[in-house]
Amino acid sequence: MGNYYQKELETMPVEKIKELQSERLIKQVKNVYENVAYYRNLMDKKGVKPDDIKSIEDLHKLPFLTKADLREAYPYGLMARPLSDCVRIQSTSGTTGKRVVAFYTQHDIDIWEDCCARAIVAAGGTKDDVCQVCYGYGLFTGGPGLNGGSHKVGCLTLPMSSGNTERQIQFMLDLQSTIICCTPSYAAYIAETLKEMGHTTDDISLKAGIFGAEAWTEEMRRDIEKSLGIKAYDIYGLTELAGPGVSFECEEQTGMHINEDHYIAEIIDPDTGEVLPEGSRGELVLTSIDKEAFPLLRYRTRDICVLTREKCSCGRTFVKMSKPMGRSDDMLIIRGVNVFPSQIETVLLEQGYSPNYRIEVDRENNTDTLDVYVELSSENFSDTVKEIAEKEKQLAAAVKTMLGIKPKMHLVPPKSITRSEGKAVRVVDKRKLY
Ligand code: DLL
Repeated sequence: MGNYYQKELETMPVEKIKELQSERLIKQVKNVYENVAYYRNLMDKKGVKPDDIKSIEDLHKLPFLTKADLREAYPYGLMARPLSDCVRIQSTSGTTGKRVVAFYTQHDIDIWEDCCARAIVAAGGTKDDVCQVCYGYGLFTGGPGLNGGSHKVGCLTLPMSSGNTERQIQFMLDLQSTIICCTPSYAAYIAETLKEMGHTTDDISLKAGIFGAEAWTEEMRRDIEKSLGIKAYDIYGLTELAGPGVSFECEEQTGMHINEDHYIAEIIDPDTGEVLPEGSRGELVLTSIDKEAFPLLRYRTRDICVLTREKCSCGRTFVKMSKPMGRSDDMLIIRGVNVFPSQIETVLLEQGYSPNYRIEVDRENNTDTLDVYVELSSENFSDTVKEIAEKEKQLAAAVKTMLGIKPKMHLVPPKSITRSEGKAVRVVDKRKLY
C-alpha cells in the first residue's frame, strides 16, 4: 500500500468513481452546451442534446474535439467562463498556427495542482522533501504544474526551470534535493554532467524523479535510475487538459493512474472513431468533467496507448494507461518541444525554398538532434560555400523563431532528395522511443 495525497478519492471503489463521473459529466455537458457556442454547434450538428447524456454510458454520443477545433476557436472560442473569472493561461511552445492556449480559473489551478501533488506523494514525496523542479517555467505547463503540486505537498520547492546544468547540480548538492522533476532526457543529461563534474550518486541525496512530457523507454528508466541512484516515475499530461498530472505512476511502475475524478478516459480507433473495449490499443480521448474555464469534452489526444483496470498493489483504483506507444498524427517531440513537420515546411516555403526536404531526428548523448536537408534551386546551386553556409545560418534562425529550437540545416544540390512514388517520407525519426 502506498502513500496518498487524497486517499479517499484515489482509492474510491470503481462503482463510486463511475457514479461521480456520471454526475459530473451530466453537469459539465449542460454547462458547455449553455456557455460554449462552438461546442453547442457541434452537438447540434450531431443531433445530441444535454438531456441525452444520462451517465458515462452515453459519453460516446458526444462529438469529439481535436486540435483543429482548438485552432479554429482560438483564442476564446472554447471558454465556458468569462475572462474576468480566469486567473491564468498556459500554452504550448510558442509556435504560430498550432499554438494551444488553455485558460484556468483559481479552481482549475487548484485541481491541476492537486493532481501534481498526487504524483509527488505517489513517488514518496512528503513535506520533509526538497523538490527541485527543472521543467521549463513560463507558458509551458511542466514547471508551474509541478511547482504548484510541490507547494501543496509542502516540500521545500526549488523553482529552477530548465538549463544551466552545473548550477542545477550545485543546488542539488548544497540543498540536498531529494526529488527531481524534469524531462527524462534532461534527467539523463544531468546525470552525465554530474559524472563529468567528478561526483557520484553518493554525493547527492536524490531518491525519486518525476519525469514526463516526452516518450521514454524502460531502458532509459533503468539508466536514469542507476546513474542518479533514484526511483524514476512517469507522469503524463497535455496543455489542453491542464498540463502534467492527467495521470501519474505509483510505486508499481506498471502504467499511469488517470485522475478519474477529473477526467474520463476512452480509447478509440483513430481511423473510425469507434470506442474500443478496455485493454485495446488505440487513441486516448479525454473529457475534463470538473474544469470551469476551458472544459474539453472528448478531446482526441492523438496519443496511442492501452487502458487497464487491474487491481494495483498501491491500492489506487483509478484506471491505468500504458506509456504512450506513438501518435496518430505526425507530431514529434524534440528536446521537449512539440513540432509538426508542416511548421518547418512553412518556414522553408516562406524563405523561398522548395518543398523538397527531409527532417532527421536522432538522439546523441541523450540529447535530441534535428537535421533538416533542403534542396537548393538550380540558380542558387552555383553559390559559393560561404554563401551557402550563410543561407543555412539564416534558415536555421528562421526555424528557431518558429519552433523555439534550432535545427542543423543542410542545403543540398537540386534533385538530391529521393522523390517518393507514394506518400512522401519527409521525417526520419531514428530515436527508438516506443
Ligand atoms: O508535455 C505536459 C507535461 C509536462 C507532461 C511535464 C508531463 C510533465 P504538452 O507540451 O502539451 O504538455 O505536450 C503533450 O506530450 O500529448 C504526449 O504526446 C507527450 N507526453 C506528455 N507526457 C508524456 C509521457 C506536456 N509521460 C504531449 N510519456 C502529449 C510520453 C508524453 N509522452
